[in-house]
Amino acid sequence: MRGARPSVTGTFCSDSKFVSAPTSDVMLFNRLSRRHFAKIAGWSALGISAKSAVSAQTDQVTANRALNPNRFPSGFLWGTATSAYQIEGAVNEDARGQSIWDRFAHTRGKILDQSNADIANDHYHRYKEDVQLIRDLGVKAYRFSIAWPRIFPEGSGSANPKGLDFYNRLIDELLANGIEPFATMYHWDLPQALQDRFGGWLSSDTSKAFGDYAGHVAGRISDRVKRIFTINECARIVHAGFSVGLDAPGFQLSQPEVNQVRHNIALGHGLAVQAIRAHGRPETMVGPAENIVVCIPAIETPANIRAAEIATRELNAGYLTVMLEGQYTDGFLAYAGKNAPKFTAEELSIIASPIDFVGLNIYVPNHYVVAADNPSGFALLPFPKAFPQMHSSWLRIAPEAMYWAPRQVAKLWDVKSIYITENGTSASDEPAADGNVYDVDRIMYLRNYLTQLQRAVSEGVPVLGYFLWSLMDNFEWSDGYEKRFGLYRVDFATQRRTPKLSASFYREMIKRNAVV
Ligand code: PNW
Repeated sequence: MRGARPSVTGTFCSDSKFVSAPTSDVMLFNRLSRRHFAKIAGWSALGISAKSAVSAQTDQVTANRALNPNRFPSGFLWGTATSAYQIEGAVNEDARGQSIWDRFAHTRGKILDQSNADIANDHYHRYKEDVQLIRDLGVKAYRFSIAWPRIFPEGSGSANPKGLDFYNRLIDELLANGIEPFATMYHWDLPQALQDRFGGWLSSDTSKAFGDYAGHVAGRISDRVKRIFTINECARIVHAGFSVGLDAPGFQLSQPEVNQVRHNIALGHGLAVQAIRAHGRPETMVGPAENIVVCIPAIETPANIRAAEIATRELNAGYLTVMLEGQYTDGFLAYAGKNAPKFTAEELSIIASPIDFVGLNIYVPNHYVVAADNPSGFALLPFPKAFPQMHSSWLRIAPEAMYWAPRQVAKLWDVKSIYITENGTSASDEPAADGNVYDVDRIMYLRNYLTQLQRAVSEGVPVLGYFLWSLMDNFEWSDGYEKRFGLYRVDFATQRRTPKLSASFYREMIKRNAVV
């Protein structure tokens, strides 16, 4: 029963106690000393030049807005995204090793419909057909992930050349069709061998192995792949994989262990950034793809806007904040107390290795925020029962998340290049009598989020591109095949792909470079 499962909403930043229950969060921040938050409050003024890049660009774009009120800038990159385990299948082919998701999906009771991704979309064999589907959308970019166990079946040691052969074929096919490949190095399919050998992300040996793997791959694809993401959604991995156990490896660890896992994953990101720079072509660009904890000002007053920025920085302390500042916030360390992760100054500087862009996966509002007269300066409001949601229980609808998240990231850390690396929704997708899927619910969701993205871009927030999740229906992790996110419907019995109405919506939007 879906309803009986732990929720995956709103608790990604860190353990559930830290961010899930609004009232206890407020109490938590009330308990922290004023000194901790004095620093936070002054931080952005210290860290960002008086006239930020965002406000400078705002001036410029305000002028353009009169000419093109509703358009995206020319050159804005439209794309779509998938991940290896969710679509490839062929899990036993060409010497691929086992991943923690193979093991997890084959464990009874872990996947809602008792399915697995042994075959999934059979993309490993049908990739040429799928590249045509991408092309038919009119997108210019495709974000896919590389399966670590195809490259290093044992996680480290000797590479399996056949693994890379597949990605070379895919990359060449994309380029031949005028589509720019964006590769993600880790989208959750850890080699099972590393789980068995070191306890996976519980050990920094896995962080090191990840760096080695990422460097190996970058050395071989960066002649053609110019933009690389390190890890997809550190926050989701930590929370769902190690705290509530809803994702592989399915653990419910103690707080010190969860904090250590989070640190090791951030370290893996930093080591991968360094290895990609060391082994890739000099022009290779790299960054994370993070499902940031999205904090929205409940009403757009200057005080709430500032409070939401503070909340964003604090509630992403173990992820984007440490990656971009090279330190854990005082609030995070005070809260973690004796459960804090063990780390060295050198590790923090590795985690904060300079990146070229920030990728943001935006689906939901995590919190509505108001300014508060407490040491933290903010309070998180509870979600009312009737708050609207899409077809997954976690997928609350707040189009303005797409405006505030990139705006805050640009402002808090002076980030100059942002990609929306995922956005999309599940929908019920029942075919009509004529066999077509008229998914006006998905179109409603996309239209509203994209309108907010256009608002951000028109104000000068430096978002350079958008990847719609997902190209086609696929294995939706612990929801199996029951939740469909694709622009193309997939009949998993026949592997037939059929465009939904939302595919036409997206094509039309791209053609006009405007929300339609
Ligand atoms: C992402 N939330 O996960 C993943 O990167 C994809 O692999 C996945 O298929 C897609 O979103 C849809 O689920 C998320 O609760 C899952 O906010 C849940 C959340 C965010 C991202």
